Amino acid sequence: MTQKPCILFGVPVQEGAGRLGCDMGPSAFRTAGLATELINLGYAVEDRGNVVPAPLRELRHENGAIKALSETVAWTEAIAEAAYRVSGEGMPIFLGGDHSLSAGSMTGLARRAAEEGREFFVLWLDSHPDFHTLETTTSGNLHGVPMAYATGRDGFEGYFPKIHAPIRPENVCMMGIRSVDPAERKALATAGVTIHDMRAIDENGVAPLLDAFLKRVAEADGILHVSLDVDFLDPGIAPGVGTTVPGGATFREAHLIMEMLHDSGLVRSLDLVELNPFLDERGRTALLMVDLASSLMGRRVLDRPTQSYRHTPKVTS
Ligand code: EXY
Ligand code: MN
Ligand code: MN
Ligand code: MN
Repeated sequence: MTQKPCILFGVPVQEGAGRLGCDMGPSAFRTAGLATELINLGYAVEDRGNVVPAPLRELRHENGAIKALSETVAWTEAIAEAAYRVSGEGMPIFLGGDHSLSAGSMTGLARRAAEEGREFFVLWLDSHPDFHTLETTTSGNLHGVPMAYATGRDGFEGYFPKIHAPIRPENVCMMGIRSVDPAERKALATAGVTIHDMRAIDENGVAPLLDAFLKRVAEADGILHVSLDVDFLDPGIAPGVGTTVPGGATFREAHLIMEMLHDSGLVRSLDLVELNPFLDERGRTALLMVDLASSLMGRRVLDRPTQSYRHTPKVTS
């Protein structure tokens, strides 16, 4: 069976974050060689360029904390349309851009899955649940709301696009969580989302936690979307993000998750989000995210190239 192509969408949205810089994320992923990595793994790659936000409607919300609501909604409309249309053509990879982009990617993909009669699941790799509504956010940064919006929580009507197929909270598994606001904690207590915080990962390791979720997706013959936020990773290995939280996933914990996801054969789409090149160090966070995407797409642990240290002169005979 010919492998479906990987389809790249740059999403240079930064208005949802508290700091500028995520708009440079798609370029950094491209510079870090994502397409080449995927081609080397045998995939056809289509880079569809950058998503362009829908026409701006001036929106204001009574919660005075909300920032850039109009811009974020315009992005959400355009991304959801792109996600809905691309389904079935290959594996879409959304290159962020801040995590508000997932309000569009998840809802567009979930709508398509519902039309195909398939259950839609999400693996959320993040230090944050991003489960605020427009009423509960105190920062007003809309990268803190995508999961609340995509699972159909109240409070977005009249602002964000109407959701055709809310994601069932029971179909969401979060790993790496270690920074939850009081309002999110209250909502999550009854939402039905599976949450494996960093303590659970430390005590159990990632494998049994992920395996249990993947078994549920497989039993439901489901479609799995993976949303990888840079701040899931420990800031020591991934400094290029505006919302670092100490005590994140290690290099191998992250790669093991990706390798298990590949072996499951269940993943149909991917968000790579919150990369802020302005905060990165010589591109090492962008390179790590591309390295993780490569593991997700099939590069085996034994195939890791020996690091060529360019400053070491070649041995001459
Ligand atoms: N919960 C905090 C807020 O709402 O501002 C922090 C959100 C960070 C969101 C980043 C994308 O994960
Ligand atoms: Mn996030
Ligand atoms: Mn986060
Ligand atoms: Mn650990």
